[in-house]
Amino acid sequence: MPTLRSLKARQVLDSRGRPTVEVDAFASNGARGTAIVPSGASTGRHEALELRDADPAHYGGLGVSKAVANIHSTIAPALLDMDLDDQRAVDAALIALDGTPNKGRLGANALLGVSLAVAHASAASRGEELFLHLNRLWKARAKGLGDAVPQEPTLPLPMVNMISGGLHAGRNLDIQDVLFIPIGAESYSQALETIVAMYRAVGQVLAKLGMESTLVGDEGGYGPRLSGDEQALEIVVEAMNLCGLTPGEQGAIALDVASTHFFDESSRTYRFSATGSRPLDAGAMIELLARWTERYPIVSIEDGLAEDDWEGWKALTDRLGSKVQLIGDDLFVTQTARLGRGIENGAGNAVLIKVNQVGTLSETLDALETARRSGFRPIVSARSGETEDATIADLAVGTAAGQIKIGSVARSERLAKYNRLLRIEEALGRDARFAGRATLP
Ligand code: 2PG
Ligand code: MG
Repeated sequence: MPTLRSLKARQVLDSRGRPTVEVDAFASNGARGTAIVPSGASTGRHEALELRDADPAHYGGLGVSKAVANIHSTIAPALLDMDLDDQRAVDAALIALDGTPNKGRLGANALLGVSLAVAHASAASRGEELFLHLNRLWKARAKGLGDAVPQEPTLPLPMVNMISGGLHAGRNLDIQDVLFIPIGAESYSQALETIVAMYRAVGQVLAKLGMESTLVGDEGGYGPRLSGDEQALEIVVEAMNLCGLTPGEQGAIALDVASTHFFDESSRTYRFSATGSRPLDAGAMIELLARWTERYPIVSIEDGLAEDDWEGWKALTDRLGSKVQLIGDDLFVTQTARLGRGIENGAGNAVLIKVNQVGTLSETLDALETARRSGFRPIVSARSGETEDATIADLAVGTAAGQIKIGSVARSERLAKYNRLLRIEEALGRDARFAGRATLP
């Protein structure tokens, strides 16, 4: 049984040049596992706390040296000699050491770095691929959930950022992402090739509109300044036609509205400031989204309403939930208590899974299990601040989540995950399962 011999943590930089936590976990048999923690920009209020130094003399206050120090001084001595294969016990120890509901004492970034590094070290100590190790953890949980819940390693269907707005692209648009889903693809590698063709086609459509010098946002999606959010939808449909993809049959659209970030608390209205339209209440927002789903091949909408608008979410789900995937990101923040409330009240029908919103691998698996038990679809997701760490690719495959959201096919922190999925597909060989369009409503 490999045990934990030591932990070594350090501050490294993410894709926005902001400090983040990297952890090496060393096993008693000499194996090593390494993980780097991601970081969001359009974060939800209920996420676990990312501990930053707030020392203006270093990295504008964004340093993570306190989180790193907490790993060396508090976490490492407590976890020493623990069984690396017992992820649940390791994570329970981390949660108990921190002792706060939002992991604010030691930092969710400290906890998550250790939690994921331990999973890597456990797999490495057996010379096993991480996705297979995670699959074993997943099977132990999914076994009681019935045959409808997928258990075998499965390559996810990607939803891919084509046009970026909101906080990821200087608020050029109000909605945060217009994404493409290659619903006609029959394998992951085929899906990826279609995605790249689409990305180029969107670039061509923008060039035709005189926007050839458009820069890309934090996740590699194009960040054009358009006449309104709807123009972004038209551009993606036009790109599908340019690629010879029939909208609705071979290609579909997903939105991350990220509406929490243009919701005005005091008036309880959504303010489309980039495109200057009048403020909308929840009812009018639902009508707008319903109209868009009628006009465009939209199959999935994330954060269509704000993070605490439970009533609005229920109305949205009553209205669109039978045909559209309605994903809670800021709403559920990968936490079973919030997800359970959504399940009970009929708010949403799918959940975004982001490891750093909750702070340990075991709690991430809790959210996946809770979702699957109630027929909510899980979508494993990257953050807008990412690194070369590709753990989420293995997580999506190992838990047969069905869908993944990584960002666009530009910028290496995104491609690290897409490429990892290619390698996993190769490792699985001819029997590689691919979730495909069946994973969508
Ligand atoms: C989101 C994510 C990823 P961020 O809103 O879904 O796109 O963004 O990491 O900034 O929260
Ligand atoms: Mg989101």
